[in-house]
This record gives sequence, structure tokens and C-alpha cells, in this order.
Amino acid sequence: TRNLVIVLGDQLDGNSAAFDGFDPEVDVILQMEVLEEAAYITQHKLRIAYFFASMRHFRQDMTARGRRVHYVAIDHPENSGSFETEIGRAQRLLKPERTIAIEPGDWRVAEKLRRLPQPPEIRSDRHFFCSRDEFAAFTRDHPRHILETFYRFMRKKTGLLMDKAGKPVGSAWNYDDQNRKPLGKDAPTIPPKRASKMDPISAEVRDLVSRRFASSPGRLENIDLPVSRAQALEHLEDFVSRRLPLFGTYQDAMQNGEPFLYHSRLSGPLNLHILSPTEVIKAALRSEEAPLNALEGFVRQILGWREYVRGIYWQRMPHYAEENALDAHLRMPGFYWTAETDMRCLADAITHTIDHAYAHHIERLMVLGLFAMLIGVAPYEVHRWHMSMFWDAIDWVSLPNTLGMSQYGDGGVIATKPYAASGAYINRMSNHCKGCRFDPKKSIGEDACPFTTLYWSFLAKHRQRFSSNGRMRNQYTNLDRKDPDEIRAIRRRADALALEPP
Ligand code: FAD
Ligand code: DLZ
Ligand code: SF4
Repeated sequence: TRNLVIVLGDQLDGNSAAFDGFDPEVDVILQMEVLEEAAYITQHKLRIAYFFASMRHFRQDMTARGRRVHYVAIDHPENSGSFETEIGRAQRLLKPERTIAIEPGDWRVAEKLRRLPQPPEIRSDRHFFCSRDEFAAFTRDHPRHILETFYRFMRKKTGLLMDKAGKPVGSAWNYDDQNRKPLGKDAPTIPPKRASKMDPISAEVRDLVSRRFASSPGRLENIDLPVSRAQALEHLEDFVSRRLPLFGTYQDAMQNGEPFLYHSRLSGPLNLHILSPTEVIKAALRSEEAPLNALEGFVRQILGWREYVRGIYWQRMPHYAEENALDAHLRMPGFYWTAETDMRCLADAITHTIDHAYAHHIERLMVLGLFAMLIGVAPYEVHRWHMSMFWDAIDWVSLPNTLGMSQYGDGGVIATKPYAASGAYINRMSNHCKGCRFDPKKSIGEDACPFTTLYWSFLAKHRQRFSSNGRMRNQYTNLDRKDPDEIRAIRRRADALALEPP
């Protein structure tokens, strides 16, 4: 063997830089299913199944292209269970002149590769619009950057949604004021979930996971995720034609019993590199029905947020994982694994997570993440739970979103203020509260909404840090209208709630 090309579970792109100069006569691909990656954090059955099924479909695609794959399946008798030992074993077996890999999506795995006795040559990942070097240059040129600075920079750099005169199409950079509608009574029918068909490879993986990972969290029944390039392209097409036109309008909406609404469910195939962000954006921009608020909203998520969080991750790791600006130390409440809570919004979002290894962005941020921040869970614990439970979680994307955006653990790097809100926000954006035993307007008393109690208590507790933040002025003005006795009662109830959430 001349080159041994390592393809990790989140690098399933046959045209990646690892394949530059690939010669099927003398080069071999190495793919490894290793127990350590499914066990270093306990993981949702669907998440494990999604990685294994996608990896096996990739092997099939590569073999069909005439490329040789050395594939170590999880139940291979000689599988030693970790990347280090399996790479070593393959190197001894195949005696390559060179081993090649793409930058992994996880700092922990990157370190493992770097420390190997025969470390691979690491190539930069072309999947992303913005390389790590470009991001470093961007932050040097824009020391006080926020997402919006980066997003505009990327719009200009790529020309996406830009007109010939170099102005944003439609003359505004964003249309967020049109993108905050709850579903409401006269909302259109939500399109049915797109389910990918079960083929023999996926069926085999389903049986394997239900056998080997029976005690892992989550349900496996909804194993209908897009695991191959063909399925992912069908999924993309389905999104563009049926959901994208209303994606913007209902981007922030929540509805009880509806996990997907108008969201794309493309994060999985994107993060495993089955789809490229360029082709996803181009497919969206070809839509003749989608209005500008939908197109711009969708492009911003992928060209803006997705690239921005990756840039921040690589720039700030490894210390980023340890940041804990609000000095929060609780563990995740047990109901995050069972959905057994009286809080209807949380029960619903956790049910979506258990059933589908998925919750949409506003559920992750403004229900699941919000409650954890308000009671004071340690930010890294929230990230660990997220890594356990979501099919699309890879360290580079989960950590900045969870520890940074949702928990304010990074002290304002990703978000300039904490996403703190009361039950009133959830009530405005969803139909959860009507059927809940709590009242989103109340902050004290038996039926007070825990979010509302905890919200006021959070503001009071962190007054020193946040009251001078201009973007939180209204929040503090409202807090200051409250009677000190009421605030004391709120804080007492908040302390009890944090210890024993209902
Ligand atoms: P859509 O709403 O259809 O959005 C389209 C695409 O935009 C997504 O597929 C995704 O690729 C991209 N995107 C949107 N928002 C973000 C964002 N903030 N960061 C990066 N990409 C974004 N996304 C992940 O891919 N993996 C994660 O582990 C992850 N963890 C998160 C944790 C928390 C606490 C929060 C608040 C957000 C997290 N996100 C994560 C971002 C976002 O919630 C998901 O990308 C999105 O919900 C995936 O569903 P979708 O494909 O239907 O998204
Ligand atoms: C998440 C995951 C799982 C469950 N299993 C594997 C695996 O068996 N082999 C593999 O290559 N990758 C797996 N992954 C993804 C890794 O945990 C990790 O996210 C990537 O290797 C980072 O590049
Ligand atoms: Fe959630 Fe509070 Fe509304 Fe109940 S009342 S659904 S706990 S926001």
C-alpha cells in the first residue's frame, strides 16, 4: 500500500482533500467502527446507528467507485476498540508509505491522531466555506467581531445572496422581523416527516445497535434518517420543495407534538459531510417559491452560524471546554433522560429528543438549554448531554452552541447576552402553556411557571454582571419594578426548584 487514507465517521466525502491524488491501484481507505467513540459518552441508539449506517453506505459507494476499503466493523473479532490501536493495527497490516487524514471534527480526536507513533498527514477540510486560517485572519482584522460581522464578510466573500453592485439582495442583510411567528390557529398544515427507506445495510445496523447497545438511551424505532448520498439528496429536495418556503416565517415557532415543523433536518448529513454546505445552499437558492425571508434565514444558518461556531471552536480549544463564566455547577436533572417532568414544554422537547435524537433550534436554545442555564447546570454537563442525545452532535458544533450560545459559559463570545427568558416567551411562541399545570405569567405560588420564577431569579442573581449590558436594559428595568419582598420570595422558590425541578 502506498497511501492509507483514514476516513472518520464525520468525513464521509469521497471528494475531500484526503482523496487528492488517490490512486485505486495502490491506495487504501481505512474506516473504523470503534467502541470508544460510542462509549466515551453514553450515546443515543439512533446516533450510533446513524454513524454506523452512514459509514457503511460510504464504504459501499467507495467500493462501487473501484476504491479499496479496509473496513473494521464493530463486531470484527480483532477490533481493538479505539482509533489509536486500530490505526496502528492497519499500519502494521498494510504497511503504507504514508497515512493521510482530514482535520477531525473533535479536538480530542485530533490530539489522538497527532500523538500516534506514525501520525497521519493532516489535510485542511474543504467542506467548509471558511478555513481555519481564513477565520484567524478574519478575527485579526475584526477584533470586535460578532456573528453579524462574520456573516456579512462571508456573504461578500462568496457572493451568495449578493447583487451585481455588491449589495445584499433585497437591500437588507436580514429579515428577522418577519421570522418570529408562532404557528397560531390558521397555520398551514405541516408537511409530513420525510422518512428515508430501510435498506439491507440500515436494517443490519439497526439489529446490531439494538443488540449491542440495548442499554444506551433513546429509541431506535425512528431509524429513517438519510444515511447515503442518494437518500440525503432526496431529503434535501423534499426540504426545498415542501418546507423551505415557510422556513423563515416559522423558524422560531414551537408546537406540542411537532418535532420538525419547517426545519430541514439536514444537520446530520451536513455534519457527516454526506452533503456539502455549498450544494445545500445552491439547492435552496434555486427554489422559485421560497421568499427572501426564508432564503436569507436559511443561508444565514449555514453560511453564518455553522461556519462561525466552527471558527470559534478551533480558535479557542482546548480551554474553551472549561469556560464557565456564570460559575454554574449543578448536574443535569434526571428528567432530561426520561421526559418525566410536569413542565409541558420540556417534556415535549425531551420526548422529541428521545424519539428522534433531534429537537429543533428553538427547542434546544429556548427550552432545553434555557432551563439548564436558569437553574445553573455546569455548561460542559449540558454539552455532554447534548453529545449523548443528538444525531447531529459533533464536538466542534455542539460545544460552542451549547456551552457558548445556550449557557453563556464563554462569557459572551458567541452571544453578546445570555438567552434568558421567562415562560412568557415560550407561551408566545408555542401552544405548550395552555395544557400545562403551570401559569407562565406567575413567578410565585404553587402554579407559578418554573421558567418565570427562575428567569427573575437569574436576573437578580447576576445583576452585577448584566445590568450594565445595554441589550439587557429593558429586562433590568422590569426587574427593578418588582417589590424587594417579591424578589426574595422568587429567589427562595428558585433555589428550591433548582434542587428539585418539578
Ligand atoms: P434547520 O433549522 O433546518 O437549519 C438549517 C441548517 O443550518 C442546519 O442543518 C445546520 O447545519 C445549520 N445551523 C443552524 N443553526 C446553526 C447553529 N447555531 N450552529 C451551526 N449550524 C447551524 N447543530 C448541529 O449541527 N449539531 C449540534 O450538535 C448542535 N448543537 C446545538 C446545541 C444547542 C444548545 C443549540 C442551541 C443549537 C445547536 N445546534 C447544533 C444548532 C442548531 O440547533 C441545529 O443545527 C439545528 O437544530 C439542526 O436541525 P435542522 O437541520 O433541522 O436545522
Ligand atoms: C460518533 C461516532 C460514533 C458513535 N462512532 C464512530 C466510529 O465508530 N468511527 C468513527 O470514525 N467515528 C465515530 N463517531 C464520530 C467520532 O466520535 C468523532 O466525532 C469523529 O471521529 C471526529 O472526527
Ligand atoms: Fe413550560 Fe411554563 Fe409554559 Fe408550562 S407554563 S409549558 S413550564 S413555559
